[in-house]
Amino acid sequence: MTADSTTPSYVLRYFDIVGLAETSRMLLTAAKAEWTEEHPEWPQEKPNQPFGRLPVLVEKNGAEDGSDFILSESGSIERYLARTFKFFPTDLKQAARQEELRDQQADVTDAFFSQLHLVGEAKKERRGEFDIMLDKIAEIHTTLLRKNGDCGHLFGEELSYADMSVYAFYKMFILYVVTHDADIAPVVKGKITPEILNLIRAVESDPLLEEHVAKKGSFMPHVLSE
Ligand SMILES: N[C@@H](CCC(=O)N[C@@H](CS)C(=O)NCC(=O)O)C(=O)O
Repeated sequence: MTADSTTPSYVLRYFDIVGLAETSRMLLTAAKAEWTEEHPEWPQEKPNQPFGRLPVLVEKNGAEDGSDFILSESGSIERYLARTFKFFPTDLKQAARQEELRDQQADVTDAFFSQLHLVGEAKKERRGEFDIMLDKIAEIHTTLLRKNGDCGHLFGEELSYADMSVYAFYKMFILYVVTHDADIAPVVKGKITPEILNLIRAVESDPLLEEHVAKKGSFMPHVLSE
């Protein structure tokens, strides 16, 4: 999207980590939107967020009355941006497939965090559930990629919302979740099949995301490191 006086501009509020805002960062960059990132002081800024949590997207003057359009919830923000910038198929069923994948990934992430502070048998049980979910999602990613000709895209031949969301999912585990549990990185790396690696490569080499990789660094060396 080329900026002019009618083009909306955005502020994405989140912590300076690879976490729940990574896909939105990628969408905004790939769309060539006018946007900036804000890292609010925490917890001082907590009461100023609609639901007290981040990420929050602010679309300047985007509301019907001309005030800012302010949106919480990482999934809602992603979908809003993906639809706005046409990274979603117009076909409702095809779009639903991409949403399904994203929401399943969120469940896997939640399953990881739900076992993190448990101990003993309870932890073992929940951790086992997470391991099964992680295996399953990596298998599904791999199958979809194979079905699509192993071109590095999950659906079709171009960069999609789902591609960015899957890339961000693995990146979050290997670069951020690892700060909560050092042992998780090798586990997740072990699930990255050649097909998933190809997706990571395709996403990073897409010209639309050149700026994102230049700003945030390549994820590839972290995936390939022992
Ligand atoms: N369901 C929400 C979860 C948001 C969330 O958990 N945000 C965390 C950061 S990843 C947060 O704001 N933590 C600070 C706090 O709760 O005070 C989403 O997907 O956006």
